[in-house]
Amino acid sequence: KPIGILDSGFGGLTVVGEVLRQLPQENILYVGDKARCPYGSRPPEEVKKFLFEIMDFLVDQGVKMIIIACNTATAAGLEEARHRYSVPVVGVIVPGSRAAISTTKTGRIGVIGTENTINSDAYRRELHRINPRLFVTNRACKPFVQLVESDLTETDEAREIVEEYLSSIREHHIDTLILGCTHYPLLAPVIASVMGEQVELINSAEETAREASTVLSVKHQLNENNLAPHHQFFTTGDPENFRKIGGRWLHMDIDVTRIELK
Ligand code: DGN
Repeated sequence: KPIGILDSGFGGLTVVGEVLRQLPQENILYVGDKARCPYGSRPPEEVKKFLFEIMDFLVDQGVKMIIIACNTATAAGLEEARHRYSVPVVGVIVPGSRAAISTTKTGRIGVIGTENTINSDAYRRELHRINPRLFVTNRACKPFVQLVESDLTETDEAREIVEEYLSSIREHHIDTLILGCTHYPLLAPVIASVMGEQVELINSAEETAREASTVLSVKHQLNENNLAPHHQFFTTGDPENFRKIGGRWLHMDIDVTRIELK
């Protein structure tokens, strides 16, 4: 059975990349809801509705686990999703927080994400649940997702926007910055150069894939057959565009099918 992974667009491919690396035997079904991307400023109830539509689709396809590879959707609906579906559901916020805590030396952490993720305060709550003494500063970086979706990550415009949005974070002398949106690792070279080398960037993908692996091994559901794995990608947007840009981010050829959701 495959693992289902979802996002509003290309962002969740950063998690797919880590799952491919850590769990190379697993089959993946990915949904990128490009027709309704971005999710970041929509009412959380609406994001939750989209999330459940995608999860219903994945469950109908027979997945054994779902990774919500989108911070905005994790913040909006992870808890409810766990009650609603019988397959295990993994989000990205707890793994990202854990990775940041194991990285920081000064206890000063920054979080960037979409408006919804930052407004939900989910990262700060999780970080403070683990260690109430941490200093946490955050900032919503609304235009970043669009830079990725429009394939503008290597432009001067991207650099200017990233500089503008990170300037307030830089004043706080953090040593760790959580990329609290799965699209942001695709902007990591620009973000790293703006933040400087004393700041470690945390990409929750690695820790999320590790959590997925732990859950599957506890449930004795790791794929142990030796057939070559098969991955399928679905999008509500233009499949050709997804195949081209998504395949480039994953460094592989991908099959993409268009789906309608509601
Ligand atoms: N990639 C998603 C996230 O991690 O929050 C959100 C992108 C979006 O749709 N705004």
